[in-house]
Amino acid sequence: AETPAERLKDRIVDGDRKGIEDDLDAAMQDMAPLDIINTVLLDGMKVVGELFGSGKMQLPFVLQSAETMKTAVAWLEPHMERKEGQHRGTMVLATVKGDVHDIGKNLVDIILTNNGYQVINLGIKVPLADMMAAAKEHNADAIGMSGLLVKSTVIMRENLAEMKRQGFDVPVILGGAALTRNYVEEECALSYGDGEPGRVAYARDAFDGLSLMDKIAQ
Ligand code: B1M
Repeated sequence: AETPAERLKDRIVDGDRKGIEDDLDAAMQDMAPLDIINTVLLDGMKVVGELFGSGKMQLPFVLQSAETMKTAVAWLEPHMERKEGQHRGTMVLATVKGDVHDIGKNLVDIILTNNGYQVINLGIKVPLADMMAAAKEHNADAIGMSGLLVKSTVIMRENLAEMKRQGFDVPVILGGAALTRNYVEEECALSYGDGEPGRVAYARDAFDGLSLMDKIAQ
């Protein structure tokens, strides 16, 4: 018989969310909610990405998988461990202009929020001006930009150049599947803060984003 974890992975791949709560509850018997997301559910999304990338899966089915992922995360979230305590800092978080992918961004939101940060989540396809306005309004410690398309990596670099041009030097954390550490540190950092270390940082995953916030806001 299949384990709940195996069933959950299949559900993500198949976009099958009807009754998924039962499998999630069963999986939580021996796994922490975050581990379910990071291993089981993200494994499923990886398969979806491969199938889609190789033309074996059509977009509407990818959307069903994404919706299943969101349903699962929403069910798990109230069960996650929350660090109570003082307000540790604020991040303005957004998926960049032209990009609709938001599962990773929303994971960053959950993980930061559960660790005592205030997150101003501006959503998807967010123009730079909106991020800068929100950062000013909320006196943010950092701006987090997410984007999964190769096109988005160019937008991020342009955003940083524009921030520099306007003399706006809030630290920036960049994340998303199309980025590489090298691109962020070599191409993006130079367009912001004169390549000053730490002003622009690459986050490989949501936990990396948290540890960067811990450094910035300490
Ligand atoms: Co799209 N898509 N998609 N898609 N999609 C990708 C990204 C793609 C790689 C698939 C592929 O071809 N294999 C490809 C991009 C190719 C490229 O640019 N080189 C692609 C494409 C082409 C497209 C469309 C253009 C397809 C079309 O219309 N023809 C279109 C784009 C629309 C647009 O944006 N304008 C499109 C649409 C969609 C859906 C709407 C169907 C859906 C998104 C639904 C949603 O998000 N609400 C979707 C999905 C689901 C994917 C894949 C399959 C999965 C993405 C995902 O959610 N992964 C994806 C394949 C892939 O990524 N390999 C793909 C799970 C998520 C948790 O990972 O967001 O990477 P990720 O987050 C990670 C880290 O990157 C990091 O932390 C997370 C892990 O902890 N992270 C951060 C992310 N942001 C961070 C920010 C931080 C810190 C860490 O601090 C600020």
